[in-house]
Amino acid sequence: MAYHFDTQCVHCGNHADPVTGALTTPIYQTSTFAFKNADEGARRFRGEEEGYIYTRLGNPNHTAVEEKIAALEGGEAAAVAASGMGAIASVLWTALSGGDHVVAAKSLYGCTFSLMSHQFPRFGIETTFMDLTDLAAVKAAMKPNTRLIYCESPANPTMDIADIAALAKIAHENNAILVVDNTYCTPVIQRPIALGADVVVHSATKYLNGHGDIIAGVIVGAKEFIGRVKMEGLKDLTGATLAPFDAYLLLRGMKTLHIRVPRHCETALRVARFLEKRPEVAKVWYPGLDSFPQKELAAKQMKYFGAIIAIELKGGLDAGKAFINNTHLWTLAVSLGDAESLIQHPASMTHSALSDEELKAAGISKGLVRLSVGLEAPEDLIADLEKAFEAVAVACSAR
Ligand code: LCS
Repeated sequence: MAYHFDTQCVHCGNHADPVTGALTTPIYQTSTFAFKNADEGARRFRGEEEGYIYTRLGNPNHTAVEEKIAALEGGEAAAVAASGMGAIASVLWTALSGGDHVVAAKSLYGCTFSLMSHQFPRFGIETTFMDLTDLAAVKAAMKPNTRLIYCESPANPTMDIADIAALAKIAHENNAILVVDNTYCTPVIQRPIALGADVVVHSATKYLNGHGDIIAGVIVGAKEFIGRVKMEGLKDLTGATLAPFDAYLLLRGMKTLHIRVPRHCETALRVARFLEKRPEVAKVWYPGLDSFPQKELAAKQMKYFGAIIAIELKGGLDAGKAFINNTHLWTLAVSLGDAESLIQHPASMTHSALSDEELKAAGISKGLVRLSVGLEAPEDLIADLEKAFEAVAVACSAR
């Protein structure tokens, strides 16, 4: 029987320890695994027998996370990686070769953009960055050597929504695959594979773990592709192996995903509505607001509207800086998806690898401020923002 999503969050991947009966998966803090004899070792290396060999090739703590995230995302199989970038790089290096072409969203997490824009050309891979909301333009951009379409939805940090079902269709009509970074949503909100995507990646550093104490990544997809990612991308090309202890923490965090994410989203909607009413704010990008240009599409493919908000103050960059310098409960820090609310400035922080022209092309203005809404009381978060607005008024009138 297939259990409900909430039950899967708690139970999938968790197996009582066969030796002691320990309910919580123990930490298998080992680099290697002993073989009973030479033939057993050889069979495992040939892939003829199940069993562990060496932690870069797999570990019981990895398996536990992989079973859980594959179930939650509705994919056949999954792999874990040492970071979100480790997951993304392992997927891309497995799927692509020199001479290939990629169609990617114009707005992406800074290091993902950097990998494609600054590194790929060294290896003969070409990327077209574009507005994926223009589906006719996406169709026109597909070439015979286009291997994949890549997007985040909502995108970091502009909040652009990609129509996952429509992009999957275009990819498949052109013998390409669709890779979706589902970090902002988690499968509680959005399940890209059910919408037609081939591969889902996450920075598990964020909501999946949820407690801000590890760096990790996951990949979900068809069994055959995940097998290749493990044997090529993770084993040979990146070596981005997740530490067993970090896999243990990730499994622990994911057990409460279904409780945490809706609460993050509920508070985010309250914060977004508060921000929209403030006279100091020029614009708020949050998919749950009626003013959000792609609200209809967001509502079609997302169960909740996420907990990341982008804003621009009327005073531009100076006002934005004064604002983030004057929050107290909101920590000035990059990352997102933690229990603690975080605030940061993409142009000078997460997206600082982008040149001024690249920032402009991606739609990231210098005044954009990003908020990651945590799990504190909404009243306290709003009161802290109110105080920061007062400080902005003082700072700007003093100038
Ligand atoms: N994908 C998205 C959408 C991200 O936001 C990040 C990191 C990554 C992938 C990479 O994951 P990592 O290797 O860091 O686990 N995003 C960050 C951010 O917005 N602030 O700090 C890191």
